[in-house]
Amino acid sequence: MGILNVTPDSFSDGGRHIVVDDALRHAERMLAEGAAIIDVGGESTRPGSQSIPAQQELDRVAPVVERLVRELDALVSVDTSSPEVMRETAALGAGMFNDVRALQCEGALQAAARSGLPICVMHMQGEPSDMQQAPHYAEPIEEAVVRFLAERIAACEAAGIRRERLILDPGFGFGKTVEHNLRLLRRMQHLEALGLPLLVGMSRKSMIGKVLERPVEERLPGGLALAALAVERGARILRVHDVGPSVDAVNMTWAVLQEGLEP
Ligand code: 9MG
Repeated sequence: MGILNVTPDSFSDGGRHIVVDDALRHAERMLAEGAAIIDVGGESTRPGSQSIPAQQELDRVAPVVERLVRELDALVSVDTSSPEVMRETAALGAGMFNDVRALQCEGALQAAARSGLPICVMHMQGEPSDMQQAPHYAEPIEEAVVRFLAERIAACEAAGIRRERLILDPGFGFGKTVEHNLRLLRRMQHLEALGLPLLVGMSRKSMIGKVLERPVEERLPGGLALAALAVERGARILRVHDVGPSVDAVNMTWAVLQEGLEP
């Protein structure tokens, strides 16, 4: 899954106008490098960021989603928590939703249910604006994540979303210290008990920066190591910035894992 952030700090003309052509070229490159899904997001969920009105988010993502579907025939995931954005982008041909708030916003469960699309539900403690202010858990992190995701699966099923439409994400970096993130990755097999595909996003995240003391533009080697470990521990979709190197890392890891299954 290639990341396509359409926020003013990514593809803008220097003002507040998103340059759709630039975003499309970037998506095209990620597809050529082997991405199967393009994840389009119009609201930053970085630590400390504030949420934005649904209309502003829609103004950013809708033109990009529409052209990705029409011109590149891409499988487009929309990174959103907003029911309005879900409804509108589903009508434009989006193929799945990626909700870091796990369909907890008012109306999101119903909008997702009505769309009939697959949905990634992620664990997050708190909100992006405050989630990294001294994160703390009363139980081991992997147990907290499994319990939360099991509750969200039940809420989805109660709203008419069949289990088979769900993808789960432990939410690395979302209300977690570096120690929580490392422990969660090491013990990610615990999530396999939920019996659904796992998606993970660790690309360029601060856990790499903190362990290796690298700025964001020097985190690729650390990210590839994490990608390989995640695949080995059951991840089936990786949300990444650097698609080409990640595809190689995944294919290499997979070749070793498959060899291990041969008689
Ligand atoms: C939007 N976004 C940023 N980081 C993410 C992650 O780790 N997982 C998912 N599903 N979405 C993310």
